[in-house]
Amino acid sequence: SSFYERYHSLEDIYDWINRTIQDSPNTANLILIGSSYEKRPLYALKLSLNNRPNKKAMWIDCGIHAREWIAPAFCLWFVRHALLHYGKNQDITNILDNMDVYILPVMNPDGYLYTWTTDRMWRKNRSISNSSICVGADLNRNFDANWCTVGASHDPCSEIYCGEFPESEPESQAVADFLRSHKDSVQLYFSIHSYSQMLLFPYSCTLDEAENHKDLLEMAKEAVEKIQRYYRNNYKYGAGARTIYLAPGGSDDWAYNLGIKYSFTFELQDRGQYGFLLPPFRISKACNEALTAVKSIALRVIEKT
Ligand code: 0X9
Ligand code: ZN
Repeated sequence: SSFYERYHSLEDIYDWINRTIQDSPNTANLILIGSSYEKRPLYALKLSLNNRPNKKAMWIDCGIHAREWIAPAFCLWFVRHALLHYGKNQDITNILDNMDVYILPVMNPDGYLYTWTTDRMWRKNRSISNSSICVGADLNRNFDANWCTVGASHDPCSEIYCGEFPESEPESQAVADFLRSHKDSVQLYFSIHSYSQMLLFPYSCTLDEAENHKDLLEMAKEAVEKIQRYYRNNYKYGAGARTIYLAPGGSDDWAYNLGIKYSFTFELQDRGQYGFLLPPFRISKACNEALTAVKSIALRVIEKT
């Protein structure tokens, strides 16, 4: 199997990032957006193919939850596809001609490392609380979107602990800071998770409908239909709160409220047979499904704007 059809340690991913920017110096740039609680660098890649003025952008983060290994694998898969097929595949060419792409392959490096060394089922980051012996906050409950209301917990021992205050965690703060300073260009936001095969959009922090709900629903529907047509696999789609559960403090809702009106959380394979332990032989199909959907939505956003 190829490099991209295996899971990789944090160290290997850092090496891969280095190699990628060295091999494609005109296309892939390294951006340090911050550092983790344990002081590891949070590196994002910027894929930029030409210097058109006022170019729009899309953001993809992977691995906000440590145990969801298919997510970082997808970020690497996406970068490989973009670098290899630009100028050959019409869709990715069209996307990169019209948008810069920012990719954060591992948003939670401390947690990811911990799943490789100590506890494969770890979800949160690894921040130490001053009120409890329990470690870690759920980074996807730590954003400032109805923070820590129903669907999150103030208990540091909970898997959905929201942290001390919104953006208390350096990983969520780094992403929020980056998006705040790039909100004029970033039009499309993706956060990649697993598992359950769902394409979700705002809101998850309230049962209220997003202002452009119809648009988001239509884009998600089309993306999911393409997955069904090309890969014979089913994904659910809809507003998070009504499709999966009410969960405040997520990055997607926060990005949406910031003004990024096309904001999605993508839950990749599978539906629970292997769950978080998706075997390597499934990586290729899982990533191609997600790639199909991401490209479909990006092309729609380009048309609309
Ligand atoms: O609960 C989550 O954070 C996500 N599901 S997961 O099983 N990967 O943990 C869903 C996130 C949906 N979006 C928001 N809750 N904002
Ligand atoms: Zn997740």
